[in-house]
Amino acid sequence: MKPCIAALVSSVLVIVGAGVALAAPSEAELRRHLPQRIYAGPACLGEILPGKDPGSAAEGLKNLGVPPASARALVGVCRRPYDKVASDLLLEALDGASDPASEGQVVVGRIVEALLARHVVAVEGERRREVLSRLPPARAAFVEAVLADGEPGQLEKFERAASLAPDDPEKRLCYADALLRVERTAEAEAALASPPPGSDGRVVAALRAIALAQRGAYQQAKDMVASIPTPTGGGPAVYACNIQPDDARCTVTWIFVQAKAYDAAIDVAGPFCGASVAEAYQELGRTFDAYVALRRDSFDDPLAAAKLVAALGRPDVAREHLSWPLERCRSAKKEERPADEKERAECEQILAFVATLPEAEAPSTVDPELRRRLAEKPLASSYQEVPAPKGERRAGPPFDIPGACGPVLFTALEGERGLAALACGDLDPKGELSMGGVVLYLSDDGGKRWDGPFHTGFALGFPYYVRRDTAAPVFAGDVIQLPVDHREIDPDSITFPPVSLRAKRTARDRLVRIPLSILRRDQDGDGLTDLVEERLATDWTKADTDGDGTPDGVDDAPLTKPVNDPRARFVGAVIEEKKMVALVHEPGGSMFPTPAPERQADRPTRFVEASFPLSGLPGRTIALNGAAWQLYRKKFGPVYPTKIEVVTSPDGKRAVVDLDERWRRAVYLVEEKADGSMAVEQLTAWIT
Ligand SMILES: [Ca+2]
Ligand SMILES: [Ca+2]
Repeated sequence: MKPCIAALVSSVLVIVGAGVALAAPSEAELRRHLPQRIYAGPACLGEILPGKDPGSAAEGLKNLGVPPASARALVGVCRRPYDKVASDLLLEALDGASDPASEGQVVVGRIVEALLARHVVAVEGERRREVLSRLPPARAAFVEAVLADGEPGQLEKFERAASLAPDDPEKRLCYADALLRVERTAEAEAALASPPPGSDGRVVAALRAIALAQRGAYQQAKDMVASIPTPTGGGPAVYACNIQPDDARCTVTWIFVQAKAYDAAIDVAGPFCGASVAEAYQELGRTFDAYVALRRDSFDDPLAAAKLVAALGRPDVAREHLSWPLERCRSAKKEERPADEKERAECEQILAFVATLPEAEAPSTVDPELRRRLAEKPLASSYQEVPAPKGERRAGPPFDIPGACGPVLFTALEGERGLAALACGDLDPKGELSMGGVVLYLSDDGGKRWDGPFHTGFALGFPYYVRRDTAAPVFAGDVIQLPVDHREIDPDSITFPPVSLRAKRTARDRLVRIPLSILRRDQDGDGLTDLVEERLATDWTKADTDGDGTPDGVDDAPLTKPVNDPRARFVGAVIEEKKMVALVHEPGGSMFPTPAPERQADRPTRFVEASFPLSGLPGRTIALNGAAWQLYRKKFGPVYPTKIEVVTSPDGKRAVVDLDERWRRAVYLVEEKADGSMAVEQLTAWIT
């Protein structure tokens, strides 16, 4: 990123006076970048004086014919460049030889020019005029031009310096650069037509590319930029007018953007100039493009992203971007609070910005019927739990369950009656906390054919773990006695990764008594048992929960009537494109006894948190808003639905789709093409 920071500095200075798209930056804006210009400046010893230490610098100057008195003075400047004696020393250096035209004195003039023009030494007011009056006119004019940064008349000063020293590459190229800043393109191209010998080819190409872009010849400009070697870091000194040869491509990117060659610019230089592209888009009022540019960076500035998305009419997403920083800024815990002045200032900015956002809308509402269902006690809580009898423990034979949705935890065979208990994640997206829900398969013919899976209504660790063997009969008439340990994971102990989970209550070696009448019950005959419907948050007394005419068992979105929300289409495009690999909950699709079993494989279920209606996605989608998920978790313990947010562009043709799975996240840009097809591009992805 370093080259870009430097490029941003130079680019901000470069746009001074560009009259077309931008007002000149304010003094405050310039000041903001000045310290970095010093950072980017050359070293006094080694880069401007010919030697890395006072001794070798003095020796180098002597070899160049500089008189000893001048050499001493120049080395003295480098020892204390910020001292006020520096101006006296500069005058001493210039006075050192009796013949101002001598070879040594020419070298002194060049060095004094470089010290001033490259901001190594700052000399102000009358002293500066005195120093400049003793420099040759071309050098004095050039120093004046450079130091006139942002002031009116700077261009004329560069012009004068270039005309006084037509063979000096730096003066000519800086004049061409100044012409480009005010978009006097033809004159700039004339100045660049035959650059003086010794000109840096990278700088010439960069400036020519800017000129081409200003003329609208974007393809040629792009080719020209592409011909410049990519930055390698370090490299030669900064030009006095802040053109940095090593960053030529990056600098041009900014100018390209200013010149409205956005796409060419991003195409060529996007990977190393993200922040400047975002800023440029913003200046041009292309807020959505600026937002996309920021979201390309996984470590984007949350406040910048929040401001942009708020400007796009989404204060809710703005708050979301700032939720982590806000938590820290508002934290009462000492170790979480901002550590230093810089962080405190950032917090102040964030809090001030949040105060400008419209009041958060009423907390997302939950349909009253859904609220009632989620407030009911889980069916599994009606199961009797009793201590297991002591005695000889038995495990059942290993069974091969066709189409099993997960690992087998326990089996039993009593006469012809067989049972297998498995853990399946399909309806219990609990991530790393649990292998998932406990489901049973049943057999009446000694294990040849199996019926199931039947969800028991509980998941491993919430609150039971299934034991491998038992001393009790498993089939007690119409009740299944499953051997378990009661060890409920304490939600307060959950961390990522879950390394130190605690149990709320522990009771070893119990039997949980599951009546077959509850296990198999499908009150509304829609093909989903009550226990599965409970998981899906559908209504087990209504075959068609959302009333759209499609029974729950075969409804892709049983909680959402089909709606034509464009956001759902953008999400659908990502899911189609990515084959759902981005979704944490990857359903096996074998979980559901439906009236159309041949379609079961097509009917995976995903659980998502979305604040907008989500229908029409491939497979089954259980979409609830944040408030409903809170109620769901209160009932069933932690679940990790994929949080989906979609920010659409003002014209509705593009969208940023953000899939957040808490420990995984991926952000996509989706664009609807003219032919109606969708193009999906991944902007970022990370896994903690
Ligand atoms: Ca049902
Ligand atoms: Ca329906």
